[in-house]
Amino acid sequence: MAQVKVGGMSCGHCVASVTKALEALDGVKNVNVTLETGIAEYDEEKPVDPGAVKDAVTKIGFEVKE
Ligand SMILES: [Cu+2]
Repeated sequence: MAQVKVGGMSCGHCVASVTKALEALDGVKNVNVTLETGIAEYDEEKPVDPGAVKDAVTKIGFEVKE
């Protein structure tokens, strides 16, 4: 289980957008995003480039907090 902290989410639509963006990435499965904490958890079916995860989140208007 990998996780990233996502900033900028304010409602269920944001959670759905982030979930969808992460699930679209090659190798990412079982995405679970929690609005209250901003934590997005996911399983890696194969190694996933953290940069790709960051790009996917950034592209839809949110940020990854390191
Ligand atoms: Cu929202």
